[in-house]
Amino acid sequence: MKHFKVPYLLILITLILVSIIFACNSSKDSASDSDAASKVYVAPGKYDEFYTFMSGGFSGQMSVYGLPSGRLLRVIPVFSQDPEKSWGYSEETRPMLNTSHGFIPWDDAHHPELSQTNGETDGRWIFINGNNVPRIARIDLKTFRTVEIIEIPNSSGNHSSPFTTQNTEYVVAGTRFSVPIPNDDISIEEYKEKFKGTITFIKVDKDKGDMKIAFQILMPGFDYDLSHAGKDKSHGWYFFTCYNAEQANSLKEVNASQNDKDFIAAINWKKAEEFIAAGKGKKFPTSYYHNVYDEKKHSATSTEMKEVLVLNPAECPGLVYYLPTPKSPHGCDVDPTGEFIVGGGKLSTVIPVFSFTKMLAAIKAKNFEKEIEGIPVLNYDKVIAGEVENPGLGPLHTEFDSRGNAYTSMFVSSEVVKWSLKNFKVLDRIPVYYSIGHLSIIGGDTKKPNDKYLLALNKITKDRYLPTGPELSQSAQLIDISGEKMKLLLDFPTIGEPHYAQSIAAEKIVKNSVRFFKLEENQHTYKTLTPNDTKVVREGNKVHVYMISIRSHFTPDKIEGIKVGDEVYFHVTNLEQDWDVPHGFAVMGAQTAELLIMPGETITYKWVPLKAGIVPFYCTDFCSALHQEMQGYIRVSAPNSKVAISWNK
Ligand code: RUQ
Ligand code: CUA
Repeated sequence: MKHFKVPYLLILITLILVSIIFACNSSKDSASDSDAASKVYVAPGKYDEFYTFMSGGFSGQMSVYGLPSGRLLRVIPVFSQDPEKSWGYSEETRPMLNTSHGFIPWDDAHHPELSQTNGETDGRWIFINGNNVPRIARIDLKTFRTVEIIEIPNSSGNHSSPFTTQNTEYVVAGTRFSVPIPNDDISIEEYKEKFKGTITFIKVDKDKGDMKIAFQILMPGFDYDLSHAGKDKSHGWYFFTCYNAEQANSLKEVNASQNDKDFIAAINWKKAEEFIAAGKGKKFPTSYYHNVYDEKKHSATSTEMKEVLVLNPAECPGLVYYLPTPKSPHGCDVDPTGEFIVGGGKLSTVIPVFSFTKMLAAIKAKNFEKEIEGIPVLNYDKVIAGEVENPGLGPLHTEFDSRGNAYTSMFVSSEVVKWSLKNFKVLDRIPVYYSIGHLSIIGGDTKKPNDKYLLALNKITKDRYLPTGPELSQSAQLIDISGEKMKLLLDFPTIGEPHYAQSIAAEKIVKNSVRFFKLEENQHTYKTLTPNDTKVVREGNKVHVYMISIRSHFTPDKIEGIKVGDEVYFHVTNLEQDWDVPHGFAVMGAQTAELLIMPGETITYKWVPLKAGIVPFYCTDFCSALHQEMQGYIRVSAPNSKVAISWNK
């Protein structure tokens, strides 16, 4: 294999150079004529037709935009603390960020994935993966809030995730970084012998959406990169790209690019269920956290889980097959019929398209090239349906329309390429600005794509927007795919790095949107429903303040008897019962973020006063004409003072 080293280094360098040349040569032209403008114009007061959910990448959050306007509607806090919404700061939400590594206030969120019923998005939940500390979060689309986060054990770099099956039976998680399992203090030189990957199947409750790890599959120590579930005829299978079949443990940019082909792993999860039912799963001791937010208690709980069931493919014939795939594949996409599996070979000169039918036939005929750790490797020629030739440089991700066309993002040549699933010929191409990663079509990874728009999610914007110092925004570009030729309609900046986005018809979500929480359903331990129930209770050095907020005052708004070093917990219930009337809460000197309390909700704010004196608190959200008056005072006395607890109602 030695002789490959130099050529591939050269190819890599060439690719980098070409990408720079492409980026610099791209003219600033865009199809943004008045026709394009009218297509994205949503008049003031009117709703957009679609929601799009974008990952925030290293912001750890998810953002919600309207399409076609590109208007930012909301940032949903997921893996990162968010002071605006007190996410990860309030006592109720802190448990959501617990992991086996302790409280982790950040992650790298990549792939939003909408729940599906019958292969169509159903508007119930959206999942997203945390790449750094392996986690999957579930967001409830009734509230646009994160309601569950599950950590993935025996994993590192949860990248090929969460990608769902057609009825949201499962979401999955694959290790991007193989590690020793169980993880232990061994030499990195022992990579080939001791490092393993895992692919985790997380069962999703059909009605409630609750996640539970069903089983893991122990895989050879490659880097599992992206995945998609089969659909229709291929329902029951999952496909995962992987690179670094070389099992290099350093200088991966060179050492993991030696082989001509890496793999797509095809996993038969219905078979896996049979093996689990037959008792083939081994219990591995481990530790991972499962955090759940209860909408009635307005509080999260965090539970440590201690074991996981693991299947070994060598002991489970028919569970996993490898499809040889050119050069470090990235994207792994399945067309709406479930027949074609498209690999995005980053360093490949073609786009390989596999046939599910041929794959089944090759398995039946045992057309195997070799075995890797008990996993049969299928013959490339026997499973390939076709190769898209001259697609451009750096194919990454592919999505589909309903008319038999595929659209692939080309990272290096900064373009979207449209090609036909009938003859694998390129039909059209359009430049994007610049260095596109994912692309996204509405329903483009489901059985029912919508043929209106494609979003290009670009890594680099260079000269597209007003300069903002050294860091420039990343961006989305909206492309009209309704006709034969693609047409650029709109650019808009994004928050963090929008690795991926998924979009859905607004009507699937709007009708279920919660407007406020009903006070009579509030089951928070410290809820307060009337001014008469407000109180301040000392328990040793802990003080609980049962407080209410309603336009335009807090009750109580005068509190005495707090001492330096006390742990003061303000449990604030917002008594409003109307849409869009939150109140805020903040105390001078508290080492936390404000609260933002939705109507009917109770949230808790922790404060440890460090100095004696008078300390004001106030509402941080401009809620009425008398918002500025929505304020109060707390008297803090020395630790040994005799001032008794008192408050006003
Ligand atoms: S990945 S482009 Cu997670 Cu392809 Cu980002
Ligand atoms: Cu309540 Cu401002």
